[in-house]
Amino acid sequence: MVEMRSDTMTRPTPAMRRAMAAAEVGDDVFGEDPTVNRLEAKAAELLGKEAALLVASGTMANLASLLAHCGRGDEVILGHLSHSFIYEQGGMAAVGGISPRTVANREDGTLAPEEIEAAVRSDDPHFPRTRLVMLENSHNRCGGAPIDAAFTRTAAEITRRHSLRLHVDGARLFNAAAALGVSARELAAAADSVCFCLSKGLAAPVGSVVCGSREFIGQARRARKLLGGGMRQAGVIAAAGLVALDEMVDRLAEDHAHARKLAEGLAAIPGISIDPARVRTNIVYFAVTKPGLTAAELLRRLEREGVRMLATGARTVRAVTHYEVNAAGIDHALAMLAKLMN
Ligand code: TLP
Repeated sequence: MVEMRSDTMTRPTPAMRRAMAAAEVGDDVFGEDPTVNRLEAKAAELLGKEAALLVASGTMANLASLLAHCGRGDEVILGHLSHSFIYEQGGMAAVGGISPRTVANREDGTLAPEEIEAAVRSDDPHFPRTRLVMLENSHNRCGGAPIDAAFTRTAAEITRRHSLRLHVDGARLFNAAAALGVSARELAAAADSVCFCLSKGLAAPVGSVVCGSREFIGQARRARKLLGGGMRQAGVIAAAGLVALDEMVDRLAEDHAHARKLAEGLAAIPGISIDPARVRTNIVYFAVTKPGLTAAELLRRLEREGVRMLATGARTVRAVTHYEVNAAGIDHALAMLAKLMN
């Protein structure tokens, strides 16, 4: 099966399994798991922040970060297509009493600086207090677009001017870094906090890491416990995360080349619409334009041919490449789609 519904589907590598089996562990709620401590120190160092915190998922990483930055009644400015706004159950409001204030994402995943600025509330008892601006890098719903460091600095200038904080949902920050040819550290530099996922393109089975100042991570650690995310011998998870950081970062460009190859092939198939130039990382979105054919029906037929993708709308499909998808898999997917669209 060529599994392209998500890079979250990646299974742990043999090296991860070995590291997990051999991991030295302790009680992480007591701060005594040496492997978790090693992963957190390594992540903080990689991202250029003072401290880091291992959490269960990207959703928990964002929520713990929001709870650490904001209090009840505070407001967060974020893109209308951001994962945190659309796909996290409104957790910031449901759990934290934090209201989202959306600004339109541009096609490249960024927000117009003047719109961020205009969304910042003035000091007036009628208004919630703006506390945070949140970016997403790479931007999932904006075609996996990588956001460059210059834009993050622009956003940071605005947050500094208004005494706000800046958080980056970097679930796929290492993909963005590979696509832009810069370090993840450079992309994170202007942000107060950043999180990234170990269990997407980096192929670990579980886990995300939040990075920021020592004080912020202290708050995020409290929030993680509140959310029921204090894990005990989490070293078995962290061990796979360490392998992910050591062995899986440098190969991400391969996934991007496969995504580009897929996009270029799709562009040549009648009944499919895609702009391959927008495919910069490992995420490929395309539209089904053949009259009468829905994305769901196309994908049902495609699955019978050994290829899985995700319907993201009545007529839109997402495919995500990762280390378990090779060039032959891309060729097979293209051949089957060409056959089905014929
Ligand atoms: N995204 C998943 C699905 O939820 C859509 C995927 O398959 O892409 N931030 C971003 C930008 C994400 O794409 C995701 C997951 C998360 C946060 C949440 O991560 P998890 O699934 O670990 O909670």
